[in-house]
Amino acid sequence: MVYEDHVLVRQAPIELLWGAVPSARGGQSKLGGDHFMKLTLRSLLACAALLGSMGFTGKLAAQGTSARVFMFHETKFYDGQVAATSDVYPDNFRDMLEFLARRGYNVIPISHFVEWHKGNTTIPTNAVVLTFDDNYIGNHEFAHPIMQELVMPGCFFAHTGYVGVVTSRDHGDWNELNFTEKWGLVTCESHTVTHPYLTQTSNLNAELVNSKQAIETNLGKTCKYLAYPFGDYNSTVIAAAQAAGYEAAFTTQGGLNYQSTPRYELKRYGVGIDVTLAGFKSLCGFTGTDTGGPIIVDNADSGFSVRSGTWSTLGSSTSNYGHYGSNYRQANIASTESAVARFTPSLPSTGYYDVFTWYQAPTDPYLNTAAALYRITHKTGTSTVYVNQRINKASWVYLGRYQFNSGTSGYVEISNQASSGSYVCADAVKFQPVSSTAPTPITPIIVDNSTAGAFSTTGTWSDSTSGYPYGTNCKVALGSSGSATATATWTATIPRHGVYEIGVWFTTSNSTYRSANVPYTVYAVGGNKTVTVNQQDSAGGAKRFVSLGTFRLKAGTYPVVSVSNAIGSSTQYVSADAIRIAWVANAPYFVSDNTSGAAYFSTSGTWTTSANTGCYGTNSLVAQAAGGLKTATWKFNLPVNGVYEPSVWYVAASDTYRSTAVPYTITYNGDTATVYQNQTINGSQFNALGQWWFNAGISVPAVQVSTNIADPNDYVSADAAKMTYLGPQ
Ligand SMILES: [Ca+2]
Ligand SMILES: [Ca+2]
Ligand SMILES: [Ca+2]
Repeated sequence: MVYEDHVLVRQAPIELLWGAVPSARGGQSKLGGDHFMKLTLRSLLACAALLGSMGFTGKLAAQGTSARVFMFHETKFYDGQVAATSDVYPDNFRDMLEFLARRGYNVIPISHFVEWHKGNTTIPTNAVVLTFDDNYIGNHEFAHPIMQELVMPGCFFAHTGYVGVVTSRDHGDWNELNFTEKWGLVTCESHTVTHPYLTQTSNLNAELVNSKQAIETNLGKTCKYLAYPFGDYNSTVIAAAQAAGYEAAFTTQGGLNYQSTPRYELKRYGVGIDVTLAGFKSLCGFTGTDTGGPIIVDNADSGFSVRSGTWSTLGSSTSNYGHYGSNYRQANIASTESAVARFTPSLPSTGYYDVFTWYQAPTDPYLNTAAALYRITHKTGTSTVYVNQRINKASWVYLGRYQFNSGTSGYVEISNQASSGSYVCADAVKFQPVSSTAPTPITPIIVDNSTAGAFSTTGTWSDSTSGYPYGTNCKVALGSSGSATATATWTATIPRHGVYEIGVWFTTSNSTYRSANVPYTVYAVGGNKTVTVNQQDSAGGAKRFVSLGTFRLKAGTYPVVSVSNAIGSSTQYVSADAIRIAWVANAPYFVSDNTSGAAYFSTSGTWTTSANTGCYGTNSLVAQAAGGLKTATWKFNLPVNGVYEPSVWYVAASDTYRSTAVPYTITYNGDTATVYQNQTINGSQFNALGQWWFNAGISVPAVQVSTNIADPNDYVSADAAKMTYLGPQ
C-alpha cells in the first residue's frame, strides 16, 4: 500500500526559509536507497520563532509573487458510510503531498503566508499552504501523521462548538488539537462556533468572537485567522471579522493569492473526492515531467480500455463511493471469463515498478468478489494475482513488483472470472518506479483466528460459522457480568515503528446473542488502550473491518490486540474473528550529525575528522582511548513529550581499531542509562539504543559516547544520532 523508496527531494528554499538547518540528509539509512531524511526539529522550532518575531530577512534565490492555498476537509475513508464530496482518502492525500515534496513545492505555515500578504516578509516561488476545514478526526488520524512524516505545515480550521463532538462523524477534541499545536507543524484557527451561514446568522459577532476565545483559552495561543463556513461572507461579515480581531479570512473560491488579493477574501482551491493526482497537479499549475513519481491510470484515462464484455460506469459519490477519480467500471462476475478491462501505462523508463490497484466500496461489501483476477503483463511474462475486493477498499492495494519496459508494452488486466460476490470493480492502477532492492510496500496485515501461531485464547471459546465470519469461522465466548473469564489475543509482526490503523472483524447478531460493549485492547506505545465495540447489528453482519482508530505501534512481533468477555452480561456472547493492521505513516525522526553545529553536537578532548566511506553526511569523528577521556554529545530539540528511540550511526572497523563495547549514555527525563555498542560490526546504519521517555525541548544532552573502553589503542567513532518518536505516554 505504501512504498519507501521514493526520492523525496525537497528544494533548498524551505530550509533557508525555516532557518539555519544543519545538513540532515545525504546519508544512507538502513532502509536502503535514497530517501528523504527528515529536517531536524530545530528547523521547525526555528520556523516558529522566526514567524513569531518575523525576523526572517529572506535569503532565497527566488521570491514568489503568489501563493496557492488548498482546502481539504475529511481525510479518512469511512467504510460502510456514505462519502462526502469533500472527502479525500488517505492514500490519495499522501500521493498529493509526496508530489509537492518531490517537485520542490514550498509548503509554508499559514502565518508566513499572511505575513507575506501584509508585506512583512517574502515567500519562495511555488509557495503552498495546506488548510483543513471542520476539524474532522481523520485530519488527526491520517493527515497529521503524514504531514509529520513529510515535515509539511498546515492549518486546521475548527468550529469550536463541535470540538470533540460526534455528529455523523467525529471531530478532534481539545487534547488532540493541543497535541497537534504542540508538535509545531499544524496550527488550529477559527471556523466559527456552529458553522453557520455567516450572512444569515443572527449571532454573527458571537460566532466570530466566541470561537476565537475558545481556541485561545483551550490552546493557549492567539487565534488570528478565520475560514468562512460554506465560503459564505459579505461586507458585513468582513467588518465583523476585522472587529473581532481576525487578521485574515479565507473563502472557498479557487485561485491564486497575490498581495493584492483582499486579505479577508483569500482564495483556496478545494480538493475533494474526485480529485486524482493528475487533477491535483493541474491545481498546482504543474505541466512538467514528474520524474520519479507514480504513473496512475484511471478508468477515465486514455490508458484504460475495455477488451471484452460489458463494464458499467458508476460513481455517484453519495451512493457508490470509495472510488478513485470521478467514477469506476464494474462487470458482473461469471464462472467463465467474459469481460476484461485493461490499464495500460505509458512508462518513462525500463525498470522495476511496484503495482497497486484501487477499487470502490459498495454499501454491502459482499457485492464485490472476494477473489478478483488480475493479470500483470510485464517484461518477463504475465503474472496472476487474486485480490479480495471486499477489504482494503479506497486505498492502493499492492499487486507486486515487476520489471517493465519503457513505453506501453506492459499492462494490468482485470477479469470478471470469479465465484463469489456479484461484481468485479475496475477503477485505477498505479505504477510506482522503484529500485530492485527497495523495501517492498507495507500491505495491510490481517491476523485471523485461524492464522497459525498468531491467535491465542484463555477461557472457553467455541467455533462459529454463522454471520459472515472472516475466512471460514470465528470464535465465540459467553460473556461475563464481572471481570473477564475469557480472552482472545492476536499477535502480529509490525514491520517498523509508525502509525497504524487497526480494524476488527466480528460476526454480529441481535442483542440476545451479542453485546454492544465488547472491550478490545490495543497494545500501543505508551500503554494499553481499550476501545468498546458494538457487535450488535440487526442488518445481519458487519462484513467489514470496523476501525478501532489509529495507534502508534513499535516494530517487532508481539500481541497487538486482545478482546475479552467482560461485557457486563453473562447471557450475551463475544465474537473474536480477525484484525487488520494498516500502515498510515512512518514514525517521525530527527537527526543530529557531527556537523550539525554547537547547539546539537559537541565534544570534549581531541577528536579527528575522518571521511571514512560509510559515514553519515560528509564526515565523522574518531578519538583514541589513550591520553584521557573524550566524549561526544548529541542533542535534539524534541517537539512533544513522549517515548523516543535514540539510535546511533558510526563507522565500523576491525578489532584493531574499534572496541566491541563502546559506552553510550542516554539522558532522559532526569535519569541516565548506559548502553554498549560493538563498533566492529553494524556500521553505517542507525542502531537503536532503546526506548525512553523524553521531555520536549533541548535541555539535556540526549546521547553521549565516550572513549571509556577496554583497549587504550582502540578508537571510538562518533558520527550521527537519531531520535525516533514512537508515541505519547
Ligand atoms: Ca476511477
Ligand atoms: Ca475467521
Ligand atoms: Ca557525520
